[in-house]
Amino acid sequence: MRLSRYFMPILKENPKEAEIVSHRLMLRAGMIRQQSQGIYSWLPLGKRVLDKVNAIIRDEQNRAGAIELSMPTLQSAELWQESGRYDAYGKEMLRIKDRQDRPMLYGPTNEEMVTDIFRSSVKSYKDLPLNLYHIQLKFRDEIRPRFGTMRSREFMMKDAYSFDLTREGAEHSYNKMFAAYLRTFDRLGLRAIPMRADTGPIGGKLSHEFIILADTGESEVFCHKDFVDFDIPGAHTDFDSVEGLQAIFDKWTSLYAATSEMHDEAAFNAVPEGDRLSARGIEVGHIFYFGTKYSEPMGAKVQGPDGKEHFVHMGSYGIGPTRLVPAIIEASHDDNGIIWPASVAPFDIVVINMKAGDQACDDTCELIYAALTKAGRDVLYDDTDDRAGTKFATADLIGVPVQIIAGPRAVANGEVEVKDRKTGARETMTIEAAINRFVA
Ligand code: 5CA
Repeated sequence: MRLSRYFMPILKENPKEAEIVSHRLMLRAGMIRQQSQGIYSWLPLGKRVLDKVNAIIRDEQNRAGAIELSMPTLQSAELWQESGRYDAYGKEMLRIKDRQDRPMLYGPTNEEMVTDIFRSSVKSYKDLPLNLYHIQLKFRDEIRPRFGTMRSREFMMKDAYSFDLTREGAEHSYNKMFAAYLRTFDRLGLRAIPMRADTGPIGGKLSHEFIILADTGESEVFCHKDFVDFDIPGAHTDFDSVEGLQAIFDKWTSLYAATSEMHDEAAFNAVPEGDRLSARGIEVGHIFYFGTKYSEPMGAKVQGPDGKEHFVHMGSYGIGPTRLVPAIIEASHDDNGIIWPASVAPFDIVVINMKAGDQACDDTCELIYAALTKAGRDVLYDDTDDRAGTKFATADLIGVPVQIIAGPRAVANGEVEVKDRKTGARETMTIEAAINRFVA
């Protein structure tokens, strides 16, 4: 991508409305734009990051055996009347009428709709277990939307829904998502700690929130500090192994960890003082087992091996991609801007032409840009005629992991400079060496 042809509206000044660093940096880097309170456009740079986050989420959902579909944002109120949540959900639900005066709503979550899809076609235990997910916009008319896309009214959610014949089966489904979440957040460069949580309007008894520790987090959390160093399940984890996944769940729930709603002061005080971590956190995922809470009122049942009909046991599993992007920034930035983990960086490399219009600089940059793009790398080429200082500031602000800098003096020697955004380390090398380093 040539920056001269790209759309990346950088802000020079710090936006006054932004209270936390991620919101400030997302606005300054031209990643998002507020359209009305708590409702955002994702501009091209932000969209690239969001897509990469979603690709990792999708990959890990698929690995765990979940199957992707796509459900609409607008839902009929009738479904919610069946489950009894239409009235219970309260003012957070955006209620709409269509031209025939039929009550509709902008979905805040999808338990009812997915249960309807399930009951219309699954009739036998032989089709279970089943886990269906989508990555879709939601709307919740939050009282206090704030911190940019961290807590917005319209936001994206990956929501998965599992169906099992028995409680034991449902617990295995829960454990699959539990392990998939540990892997997902790790690949996003985050350390998320599962904590016992309140179930709120989704309901059920068993629930964990996945929390990232951050000073700007909205939740107050309490946990054992050893969680920070626990091993993440590997890529070859067998998601069909009931014992294997139970062992992962048991390990990750063996020490104290709870959000303030579930906090048990006495249990926390039993943790040796030096091991206690009391901090603030950002909830990036939340999983629930709620048994037959929706399947019973909505009549979602299958025939079991005993020939009888059974209401299915369900769970739901949410991750917030549009919250994850600012959460990653909260965890990884410095005074100059964002420092993206390579897995979600909007571009892998930025090529900085320090003197656009200078033949040798232009030729060198074109050569590098073409070679790396051909090798499948996402390259941003800063070919604008801005001052070098402005270009460096922009490159640091948008947080691309590698900068390849071509200035007239180095280029005259057949060399460029390679800068690591995270460490700030700079290395001068031949143009060929720079290309070779990043084509592999
Ligand atoms: N149906 C269940 C799970 S699929 C559910 O709705 N769970 S939830 O309410 O906990 O939301 C799941 C995730 O969505 C949260 O962990 C959070 O990451 C994200 N999320 C929730 N509300 C917002 C919001 N207002 N802004 C941004 N992200 C949000």
